[in-house]
Amino acid sequence: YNGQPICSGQTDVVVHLFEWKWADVASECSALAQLGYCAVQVSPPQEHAVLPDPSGGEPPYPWWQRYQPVSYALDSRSGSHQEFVNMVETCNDVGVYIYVDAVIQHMTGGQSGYGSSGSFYDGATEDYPGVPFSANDFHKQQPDECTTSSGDIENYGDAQQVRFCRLVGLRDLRTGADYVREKVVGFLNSMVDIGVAGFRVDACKHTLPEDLEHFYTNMHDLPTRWFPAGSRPYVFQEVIYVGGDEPIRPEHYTHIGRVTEFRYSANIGNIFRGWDGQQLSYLENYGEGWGFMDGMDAVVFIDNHDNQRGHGPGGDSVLTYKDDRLYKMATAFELAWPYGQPRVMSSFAFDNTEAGPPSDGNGNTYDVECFNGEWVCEHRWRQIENMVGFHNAALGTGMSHWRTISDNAIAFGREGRAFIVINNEGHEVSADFETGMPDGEYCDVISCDGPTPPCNSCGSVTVSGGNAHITVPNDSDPVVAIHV
Ligand code: LAG
Repeated sequence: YNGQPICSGQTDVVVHLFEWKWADVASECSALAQLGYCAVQVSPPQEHAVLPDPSGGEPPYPWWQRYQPVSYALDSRSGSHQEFVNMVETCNDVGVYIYVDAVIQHMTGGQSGYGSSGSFYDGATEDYPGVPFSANDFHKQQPDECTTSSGDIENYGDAQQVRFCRLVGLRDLRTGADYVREKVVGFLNSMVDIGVAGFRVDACKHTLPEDLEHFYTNMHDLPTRWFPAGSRPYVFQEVIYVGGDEPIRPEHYTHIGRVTEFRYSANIGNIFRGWDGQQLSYLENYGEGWGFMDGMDAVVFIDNHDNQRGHGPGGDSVLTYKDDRLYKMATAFELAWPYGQPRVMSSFAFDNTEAGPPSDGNGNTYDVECFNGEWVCEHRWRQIENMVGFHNAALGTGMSHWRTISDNAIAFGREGRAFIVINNEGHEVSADFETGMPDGEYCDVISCDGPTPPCNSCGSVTVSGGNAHITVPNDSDPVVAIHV
């Protein structure tokens, strides 16, 4: 395992097109290629529960029904098997790869019904004929497995419970058993063979690293139609940890794949909001200096589909599209700063934290129409999409020319490839900077369409002798960013 994301060209930026249908992802890929995105994280593609009337009284067809697998048929709310194949092929052909959100540690909750591909299932008796899985394929309330009286995880301080009891009632697969392993590996390989290049593995804290390692090492090589012979699928693992003394840590998984760094998301909200005594100048050593995992092991993000709506930890500080000014600033930092592999969130608008994507009354997801008030498409906001170009131009360089202008105004460069100033002071900031950039005129990619002059009615920066005078107004985008 070498930790290198599978990307074509000089980029490593992932965008999560949360709940998009496969046909819409396919149409988006050529634009994503132009903008310099490496890959799309797509929603779970396997057959899932369909919940017109969730037992908790949530709205019909909640987004999280897709985190309840019914079988490994590739037939979901996002589309059919054939539409999935079309998406993977279309995107691979333009060099934008598909990373699948793989839900492999559990099946559904305790209800019964029919899944998105029409398979019957009964969570109460742990019967999933669509796979097939039956009761013997699940962890049991017995001494060597789960010993809580509810059968659920009750105490995250007890690693045995976290691995062998149920996460919020979800039927917990015996991932150490040969038959279960064979089915899970078969599922992953069905996607690798289609051309899926990577996986975001769901809920890894709840599976032993050795079981995950078995899955990863038994995956096929990527198909040579798009990838060099011998290429291995890329894996990043969701292990939620924001601090405290839980026994299971992200570091227990970094030897087999990258890991999501939730401390990055949780802390950056406090920094930009100025909560908890935080300020922008503290970003100078953001990463390992904050006690985060090694940047080569980390996947970083401002928000994800859970913590943007209060699921999982992170709390009120998490920044989302709803705080658009701060969100754009924080995302500019994320894409400018050399720590971790960056992921950009692309959301649907929500008021109710449980509500599913824009859809008709039968839970059929609508086609994406960016900026229509329902599909937010943060990844297409000018200030964010142009920072992908900044990130890629600077890829492989370190941070340089750090400058703390004042507590909440900072600047830094990327060894002559790029330079950025971020102003969260609430008033205009104007100063002379040593940028390290080659002399010339650059367009500010936050306010301009691109980096190359002429910068028509948008910001420009002139570098002379490596120095530049830059003014950052206190407006809706108090950031100036330039790159070669
Ligand atoms: C994850 N990562 O570890 C996903 O990122 C997260 O979105 C998933 O939870 C979780 N693990 C399981 O895959 C989501 C929702 C839960 C939801 C669950 C299953 O955050 O709220 O639970 O998906 O649909 C729901 C109900 C629970 C109920 C459970 C079982 O909210 O109250 O107990 O279903 O019926």
